Amino acid sequence: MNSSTRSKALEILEANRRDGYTIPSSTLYPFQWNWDSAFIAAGLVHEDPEAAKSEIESLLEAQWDTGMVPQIVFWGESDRYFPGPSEWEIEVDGIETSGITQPPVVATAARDVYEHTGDKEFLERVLDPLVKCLSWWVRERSFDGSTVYIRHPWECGMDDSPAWDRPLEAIDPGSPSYTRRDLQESSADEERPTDWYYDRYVYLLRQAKRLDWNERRLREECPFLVEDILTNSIFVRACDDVAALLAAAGRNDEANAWSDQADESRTAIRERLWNDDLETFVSYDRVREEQLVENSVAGIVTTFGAIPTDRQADRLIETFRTDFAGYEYVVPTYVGEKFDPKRYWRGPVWINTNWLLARGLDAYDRRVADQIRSSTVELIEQEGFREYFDPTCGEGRGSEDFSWSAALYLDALAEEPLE
Ligand code: 9WN
Repeated sequence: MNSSTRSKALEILEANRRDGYTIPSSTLYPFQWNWDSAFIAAGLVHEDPEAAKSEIESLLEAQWDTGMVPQIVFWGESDRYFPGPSEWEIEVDGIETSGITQPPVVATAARDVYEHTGDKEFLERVLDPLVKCLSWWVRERSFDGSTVYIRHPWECGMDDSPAWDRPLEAIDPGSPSYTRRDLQESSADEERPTDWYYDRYVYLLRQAKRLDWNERRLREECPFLVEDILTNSIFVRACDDVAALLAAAGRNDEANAWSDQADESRTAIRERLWNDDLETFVSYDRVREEQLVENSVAGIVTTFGAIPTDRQADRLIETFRTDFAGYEYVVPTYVGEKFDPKRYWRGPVWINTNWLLARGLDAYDRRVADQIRSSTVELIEQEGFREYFDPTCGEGRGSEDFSWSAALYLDALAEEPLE
């Protein structure tokens, strides 16, 4: 471990901290983001458990009455981000938010924080909002109560993954008018999602706004309804983690019900989202009723939800070794024909997907999990706390001083590798 890199991680988290929450980056993302706060809490808990608690609680404070936890909470003011609050036009109890969500990593982070601190009062404060969040996913975002779907690429967090190209090609967005704020850096053109993507992001946002964020109507009219394999894996893990928290609070019947939900979802995912040719899990397009056959790291993150059966796990780990592990720097987020080592979620290594993978693989192949953690540490010590990294040469890209890279570096240091 390099002690100056550790101090730098703490400095970044301190500098990006606002009133009770942490912004992902002072240059690109000046508000609170949903799954960012969860990753940040999972790392912060080792250094500053009180800050980790408030990261989670500030996010849950912005929960909608329906139970949805929004993707962005617009605490504070900034005109540095598009789409900001004036595009979304949403205010709930005086809090401005976006109108979509992100994967519920917050449940896993809350369990980490509780297990680390044993703080029963924290548990009491977060438990009902977490249950309400997962109930929302089952009620509003599932066709049959087993798998869950997203209705905007921003909801999965892997925004321009090649897996979304096919469903997005079917959308004619016209020529929406908007001004991007994310292209200030000279390298942004080759790194950020293209305008082709942004036109469709904006189209989907404005359609949902027109339909008053009504999930029932959107289920009928939205052209992008995808059972994203990443969101499903995180959702299943969240059900197990909330079950564990309910059990810790003595609410055993509810705990059993959420364990059953996790099992039911796992069974459906194993059946519907496994792809025999690629030997991995893939996402499923509910509009065209077809699998989205792309080799994304999200397929292997199913280990995070304990989804693969033993037989599937053997094949999945083989896919990992053959297709992903051979890169100079691991783990690329995508390895198919559309691989682009520089562009966002179309190839680069991201520290949060490495974290999800290592956590998942702990239960299947501890040595591989340890290798991923140690290459995360090496990459950061070599390149700094960048947003993402080129897997062919390690070069850091995107934002500098990125919060979850700092937080998850601290978490990787805290894990003792197997000897
Ligand atoms: C849209 C904040 C977020 C992450 C996402 C990442 C990026 C936003 C954007 O930044 O997305 O949510 O404007 O590009 O893709 O995973 O949560 O760090």
